[in-house]
Amino acid sequence: MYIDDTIAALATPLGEGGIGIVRISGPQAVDALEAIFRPKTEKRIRDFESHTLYLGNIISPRDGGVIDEALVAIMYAPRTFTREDVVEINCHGGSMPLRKTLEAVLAQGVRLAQPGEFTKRAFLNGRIDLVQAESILDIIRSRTHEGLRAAVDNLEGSISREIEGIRKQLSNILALVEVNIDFPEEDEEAAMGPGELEDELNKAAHEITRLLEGAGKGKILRDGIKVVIVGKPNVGKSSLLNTLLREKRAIVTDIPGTTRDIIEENLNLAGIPIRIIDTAGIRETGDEVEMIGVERSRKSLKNADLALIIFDITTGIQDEDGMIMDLVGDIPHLKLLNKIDLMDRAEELYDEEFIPISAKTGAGMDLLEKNIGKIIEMDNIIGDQPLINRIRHEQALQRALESIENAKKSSEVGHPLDIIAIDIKEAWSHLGEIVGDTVTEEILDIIFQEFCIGK
Ligand SMILES: Nc1nc2c(ncn2[C@@H]2O[C@H](COP(=O)(O)OP(=O)(O)OP(=O)(O)O)[C@@H](O)[C@H]2O)c(=O)[nH]1
Ligand SMILES: [Mg+2]
Repeated sequence: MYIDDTIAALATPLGEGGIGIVRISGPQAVDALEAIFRPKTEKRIRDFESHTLYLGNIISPRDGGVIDEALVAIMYAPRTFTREDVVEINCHGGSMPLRKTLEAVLAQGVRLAQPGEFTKRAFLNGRIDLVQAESILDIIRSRTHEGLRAAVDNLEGSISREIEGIRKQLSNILALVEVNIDFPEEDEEAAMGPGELEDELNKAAHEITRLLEGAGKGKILRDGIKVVIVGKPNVGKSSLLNTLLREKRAIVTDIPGTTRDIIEENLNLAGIPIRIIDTAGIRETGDEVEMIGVERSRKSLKNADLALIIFDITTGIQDEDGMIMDLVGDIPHLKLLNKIDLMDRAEELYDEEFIPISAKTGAGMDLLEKNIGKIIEMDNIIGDQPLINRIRHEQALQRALESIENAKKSSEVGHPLDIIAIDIKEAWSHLGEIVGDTVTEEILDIIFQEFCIGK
């Protein structure tokens, strides 16, 4: 695909900031700059060193007035993000100078970029593959240290290398199969030994399965999980939320029924991005507002990945607690026994089923964190295996695996080699969808729409 138009967009958010950047990419990028920039040096714009900042004024094409003082850099292709000529204009970070500068650029026959279009060009021009393009989005959106690390690994090509490795394996198998189609029995060297094809296919299938095993973890690192705190009134749900957030987010009182609405916050526990939800204490109540709150608690429990059920050590387990346990049902959960700071020999009062905590003093938070990691099987995310973190990748891997299984079946029942070759080719091209080698324009559009404008 040959791209001949030039695009521009704000590369930084529109709002107040130290600087704001207008980015231009394409064959007319330098022309556009020439039309609107008056450098403060003697040097002509055409003679600017590549990848070097120059100071000057942005001039309004409408009235010749100065829009802003700016630092600009020309980055000549191909050593740029898009592999095209790129111009970056560093304005003062305010919405007026940025808008006006962008307007001035767009008046030069430059088109406003679509979401993700710079990254899309980087992909179309072969600078990055599709997994790397997607990982850029993951880097921008990452919420934990581990999530960022996994995304950076992908940008560096860790998944791409694995995928290309398996594709290489498949094309070797294909070459072997094809030699045998063309010269059956003639060529001693080329002939496959008994079971050799199955062995090779098994190896490829094994690699794919290994990648699929990490998919759950990868998705959790990227998307996080939903954790709901439940319990009867006054057990310390809001106190736990506040302690985990290290701020007084929710109102805490000794009046049962304090929290009426659900409260949602983001937090990072053991490297996992967590959406944590404090709920209204669940009990039978005649109070209309509280009733609605209790209903919301039940609802938010329904799509929770994990429930933290709090019990109060000072009251012991009561009927209401049993009701809440029933509500939680088979949602993965942890039972926390709160307010242990109030009891002298607290440890004698609970068994291993419970995690003893004090939402007030913060006791037991380490243990809680460890157990959360364990229950969602994220306690050993530190591995050198690249983590598949998108459904798109997972589905393509699954389809590739199916095709390999089909090839194996065909081989077992003695189908001709050219039939088997079709399945192997299919597996190869499903893997190609992941890195973007065999991907449709439609899928590309969907992927890049997720990006913001200017990226
Ligand atoms: N000593 C002690 N008091 C606690 C602890 N956790 C909570 N409390 C107290 O228990 C009372 C209720 O705490 P909340 O956090 O409001 O309880 P809740 O479960 O959110 O209550 P509702 O919103 O009414 O359902 C408050 O007075 C808290 O200070 C704890 O670990 N130790
Ligand atoms: Mg509360």
